[in-house]
Amino acid sequence: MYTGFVRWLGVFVLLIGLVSCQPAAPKACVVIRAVSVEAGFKVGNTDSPDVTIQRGDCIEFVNADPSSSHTVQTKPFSNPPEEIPATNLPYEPNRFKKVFNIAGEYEYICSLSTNNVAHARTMYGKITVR
Ligand SMILES: [Cu+2]
Repeated sequence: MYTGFVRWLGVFVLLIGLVSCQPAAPKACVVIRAVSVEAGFKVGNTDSPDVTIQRGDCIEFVNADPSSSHTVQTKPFSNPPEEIPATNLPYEPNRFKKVFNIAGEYEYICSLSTNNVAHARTMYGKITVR
């Protein structure tokens, strides 16, 4: 009788433990790296600056270029469903996350100029949200 209760209690505690160990895990963000002025932005480990995601997904912009600061924002006059706010991406701290809740196309750029070179000539891409 007593051992039965203890065994039942053990199972109960185990179940509570399992349930409480299940966080409402947010999906990992898709990472877009600012590689360099020359190479531009790259999605994850791909060679492309363009990506398609689902509504509610997030993008994490990361400066992976120790030689320069970069920024990210929506391309001016590109009429996105929602703006990506102009954000500085110094090398450290170097990341900015944004959740995209509105479907549509978001063209993004780095708006910096260094040595009279507008980064946006090479640093641009497109996020499509479905
Ligand atoms: Cu840049």
